[in-house]
Amino acid sequence: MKRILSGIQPSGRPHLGNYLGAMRQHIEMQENFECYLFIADLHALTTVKDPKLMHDQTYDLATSYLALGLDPKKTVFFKQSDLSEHAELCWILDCMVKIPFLERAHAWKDAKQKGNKDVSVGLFNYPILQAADILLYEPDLVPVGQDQKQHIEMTRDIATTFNTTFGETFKLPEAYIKEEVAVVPGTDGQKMSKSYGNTIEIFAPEKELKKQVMGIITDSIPLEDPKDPKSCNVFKLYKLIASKEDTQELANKYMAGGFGYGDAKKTLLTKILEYFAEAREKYEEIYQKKDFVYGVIEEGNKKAKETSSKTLEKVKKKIGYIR
Ligand code: AQP
Repeated sequence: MKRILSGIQPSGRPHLGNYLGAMRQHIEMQENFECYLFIADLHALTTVKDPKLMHDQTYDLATSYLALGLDPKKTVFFKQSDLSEHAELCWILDCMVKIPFLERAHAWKDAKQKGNKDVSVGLFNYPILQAADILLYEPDLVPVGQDQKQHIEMTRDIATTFNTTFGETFKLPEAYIKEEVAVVPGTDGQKMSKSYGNTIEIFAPEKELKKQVMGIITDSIPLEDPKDPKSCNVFKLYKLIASKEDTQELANKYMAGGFGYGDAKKTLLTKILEYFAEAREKYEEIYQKKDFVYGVIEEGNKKAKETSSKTLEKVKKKIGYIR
């Protein structure tokens, strides 16, 4: 059976971009793959500096995954900071990588371009920690959104450098990106992203969710005029969660005219609430079961450690740290 691994940061409530670009694939793939999935809280420290928020968002993310259908019997679900192997391998890989290589990373280039002087060494180092996260579990595939493609390529390069220096050690993983959901647009048309404040959060209270959906930016074509569905952010999101028939029906309404963007947003909100109805209900239920949620992570941590400690031992032997 092929193995997959992926992670997600507890840096805010999961949004439609996280779900469609990554989480949905993680849950679907647990039926046919050996799955490792982790809460990337070491990465989240680059932005989350409030301990209560770190704790609450981690719990929220674990609950969200379980509500969306993550089955702890099928997926090894663990928390990155509980496994010291990630930070240990990160240091070893730090010593394999030259600074200009890291300067090519999009996240770093973006931060520099925006004149952000507050960028931490952690953010600069992010692709190396990510390489450690992946390589420890020797996955075949890493299901992610398009924004992570470069990081997976960097992981392959880092693994190749280590293998060339110390002999064949790491398996090279492939990114698994679903084209139609590679970049889910946010309420302003840019990539949906927590840091852009343009998200639609799948477990937000209904009132908040409504505000996010009603805030989607559209053009100013009058209600009575025909509209082009393909160029509308509301329609682009609707298409990703609706059936073909419902999508066609909405497209027809756009093209016929007499159908305003406010109507389209209400149709999208109804669809989101319908699509996530079961998960939203489960979320409320699971959220109360603290022992269960922490128990799942504890169990996942143990299983993850069995795999990651073996890889780290292999690496340490190659380096000459242990015999
Ligand atoms: N808009 C998106 N479209 C498709 N996939 C997306 N992902 C994120 N946004 C989109 C995918 O979600 C997974 C988890 O992402 P993450 O939690 O590691 O954080 P991220 O990529 O950093 O998500 P954000 O919201 O964009 O956070 P910030 O603002 O902190 O950068 C990944 O597989 C990602 O590709």
